[in-house]
Amino acid sequence: MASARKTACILCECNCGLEIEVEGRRLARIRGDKEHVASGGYTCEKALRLDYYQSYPHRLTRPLRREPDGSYTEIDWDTAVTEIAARLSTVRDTHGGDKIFFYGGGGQGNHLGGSYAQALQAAVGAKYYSNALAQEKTGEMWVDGKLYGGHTKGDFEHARVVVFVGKNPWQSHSFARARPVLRQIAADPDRTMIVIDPRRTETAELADIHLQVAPGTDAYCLGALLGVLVQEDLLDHDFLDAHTTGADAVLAQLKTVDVPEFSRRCGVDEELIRAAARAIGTGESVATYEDLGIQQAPHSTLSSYLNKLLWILTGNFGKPGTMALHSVLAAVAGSATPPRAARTRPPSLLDRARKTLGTAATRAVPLGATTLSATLGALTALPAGAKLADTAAEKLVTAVAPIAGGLLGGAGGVSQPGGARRTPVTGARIIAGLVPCNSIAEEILTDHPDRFRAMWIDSVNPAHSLADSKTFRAALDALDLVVVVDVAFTETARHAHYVLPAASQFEKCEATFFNFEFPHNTFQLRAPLLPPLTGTLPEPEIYARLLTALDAVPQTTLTRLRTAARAGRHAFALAFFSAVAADPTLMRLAPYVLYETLGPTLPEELRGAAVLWGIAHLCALGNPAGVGRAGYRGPGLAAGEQLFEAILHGRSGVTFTVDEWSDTWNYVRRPDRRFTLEIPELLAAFGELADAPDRADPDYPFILAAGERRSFTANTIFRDPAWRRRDADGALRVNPEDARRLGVDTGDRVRVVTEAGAAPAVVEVTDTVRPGNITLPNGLGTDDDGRRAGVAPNELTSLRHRDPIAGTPWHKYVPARIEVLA
Ligand SMILES: Nc1nc2c(c(=O)[nH]1)N[C@H]1C(S)=C(S)[C@@H](COP(=O)(O)OP(=O)(O)OC[C@H]3O[C@@H](n4cnc5c(=O)[nH]c(N)nc54)[C@H](O)[C@@H]3O)O[C@H]1N2
Ligand SMILES: Nc1nc2c(c(=O)[nH]1)N[C@H]1C(S)=C(S)[C@@H](COP(=O)(O)OP(=O)(O)OC[C@H]3O[C@@H](n4cnc5c(=O)[nH]c(N)nc54)[C@H](O)[C@@H]3O)O[C@H]1N2
Ligand code: SF4
Ligand SMILES: [Mo]
Repeated sequence: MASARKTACILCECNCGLEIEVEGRRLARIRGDKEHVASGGYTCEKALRLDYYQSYPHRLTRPLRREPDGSYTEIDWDTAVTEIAARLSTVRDTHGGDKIFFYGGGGQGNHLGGSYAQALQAAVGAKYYSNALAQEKTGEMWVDGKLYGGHTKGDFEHARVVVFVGKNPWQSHSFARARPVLRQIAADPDRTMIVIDPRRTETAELADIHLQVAPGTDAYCLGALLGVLVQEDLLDHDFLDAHTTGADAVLAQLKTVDVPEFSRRCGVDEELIRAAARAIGTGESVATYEDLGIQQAPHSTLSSYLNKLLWILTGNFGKPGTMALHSVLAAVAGSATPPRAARTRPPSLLDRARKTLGTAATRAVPLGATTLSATLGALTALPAGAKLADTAAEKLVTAVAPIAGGLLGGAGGVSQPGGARRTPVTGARIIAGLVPCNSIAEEILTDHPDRFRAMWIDSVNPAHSLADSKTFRAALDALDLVVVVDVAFTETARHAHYVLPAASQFEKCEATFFNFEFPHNTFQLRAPLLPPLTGTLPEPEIYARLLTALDAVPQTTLTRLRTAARAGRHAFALAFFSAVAADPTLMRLAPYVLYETLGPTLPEELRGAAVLWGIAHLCALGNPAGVGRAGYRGPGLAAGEQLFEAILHGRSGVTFTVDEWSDTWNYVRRPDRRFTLEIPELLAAFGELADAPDRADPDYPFILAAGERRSFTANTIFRDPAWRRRDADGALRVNPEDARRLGVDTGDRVRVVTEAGAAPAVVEVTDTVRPGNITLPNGLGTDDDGRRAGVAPNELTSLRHRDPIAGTPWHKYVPARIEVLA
């Protein structure tokens, strides 16, 4: 493959490395990249179909403007940019910038653009933001914030016992080389796989113990497991004494769990639960993965807490085969941990610079060559290892984090982490800077003066992916301004005032910040495989044009920084940090500033990577030990520069941190590095489980899991249904007992009815689902130029069913009935 170029798959968070041979504009031959730092050549079957994304015949190629009669007119980019800038300014000046709501910022493969969108948020004064994480992960994030402040990942490759809770990694992956790893565990008699899932999934088929819970009853199942651990004393007391606070209250409550009754409530044999608990309690190492099966079902936040107690109470943290907190290159969401109370603040680089150079020097650095090299010398001689924690750096992190408010602050500069901050109309908890997805429509469909008036939507399809599509469409239609940035004319785009056509993920440089590995953490900057389709633009350029039209940064500042950039990277660094010290508001605009000033000095096809310069420096300054072990060392800014260069040129990705297992304790965001086990709000909720009534609803006797991951689902990234080699209609899975009772068979058409809507579906009879449980895949039912295959799951979901703490929807637990069609 002489002409093969390296890139990555964009279909799930693993982003497996690929080598692709391009013919014309087609992705002709696709195979795994053996040199890739994370995937080492692995791919699943889906990556081989990526040309259905790249060569989709209905790509957008011109900006569109909706006319008063509802039709769309193609307009040129200058007109689009001018009009949108004017209309954003009008909303800001009339109602306030905080009424402009931002949603999205990247899907499974494209987070770089999202970092530039943050600069636009800053320029218009937006304060509210969200993305898909706020309909799955915010409950878990809230728990993580309370327990230790950080994100955990399991070492499944080495764990003796693995536990998958509402997670089907055979199909959904989420860790590197998932299938070979699962096969190895299954083949090894000394290793145990436990799966908690109502369906006998492909993963459950490989499991040693399958706890086939009734849907929505995981809190009972996990409670029973914990009850056994405590009552049979299978705990790691040394770990609890040395590393946690508040264990007593938790253990006291778990001691009282009625294990037989909880087993009955979740529909699992008590002895099987005891066997699973003993495997977890006595296993040499245990790693767990929780996902949508609990995160989008009743008691979701509580279940996340109980899942984490499984490995904490048994001391499965900080050694090979267990759980770890890890480094990040940049955060995919704001932190759920209070940043200040939790951290001491060593003198920052800027503090040191100020001291060494004198305040005047950092305020306005003279750009004369000799002064520059002198000040630079002083700056680079600063001792390495200062933890960058001053205001300017925090704001830089905020600005560059691709999705939410960044590592340390909330989006929009309103920094109230951990759910203390609330939405303006309904007062819903904002966790990790993200407005709960189920609240968005409610924050719009009201006459409350603080309602959102405009929405900016990038790289997402919320009219399809958020609960209750009908209500969400009404919300979009109630707004003064909706702008959608996408490659296709999506369900959401059909409700926009302007639609901006983006270059595809193989037509620009791109990256994701799904960098969750430990002890080696990796990042890949992908170079484009081909130039942008005529008429489209990469997101960094789209945002830059808008920010220029909005006069976001004085041209004199940009000119000065461009001059510095031409003088070299170190001159630029000094000029940039000095400019920021003089005007801290520049920090949130940093991605734009870097694109406009450093960008032109980068290889043209990598200009969009300019923001990574700031990110690389922050990563190196914030974590000098880990980054140093990865090979990026030196005084002052040297390590960050090396890391940035490695990222720019490392086509198969780079390892940006190398940790020892004991280093994982450094990522615990507590002054004493201890876990805080007692979460009173959740212990109270746990206490109420015993008395909660069993569900019975004659109108809706089935529980529908709306949105299962299958071999040929990939959110809504593909719009051409032909990409699916099997299961074209996305069958409704029904247990044989139920099918017999209803008189239906595989291939029959039925109507699925819920309180929110109804949809026709094609039946697949299978004993992999429990009686009373039915399932539909995610991502189907999108419009392909007038054709539609399968059920759009959120025509069936409602806003009402959601987690009381995080507001996350219960997509996996939709009461439903089946009507047989004649
Ligand atoms: N093929 C494919 N892979 C993907 C994606 C895709 O679209 N297609 N999407 C990616 C994304 S965005 C995500 S978030 C991940 C999600 O990855 P997963 O969470 O693994 O995906 P799901 O299949 O939605 O749900 C997981 C399991 O939850 C089970 N479940 C349903 N109800 C319950 C319940 O009440 N309790 C329990 N314990 N389990 C229940 C389902 O049977 C299913 O096996 O996948 C990623 N990977
Ligand atoms: N009922 C139900 N609903 C669900 C789920 C479920 O299981 N059940 N799963 C939920 C989960 S976990 C998730 S993560 C969400 C996913 O749903 P969304 O967050 O809406 O994301 P995607 O479906 O991946 O949409 C990606 C969009 O990006 C566009 N796109 C592709 N490439 C580019 C590009 O380079 N630039 C731009 N600007 N756009 C691009 C695609 O055309 C598509 O419109 O769905 C959620 N919704
Ligand atoms: S879909 Fe996920 S697991 Fe499959 S090749 Fe793509 S990134 Fe890898
Ligand atoms: Mo997701």
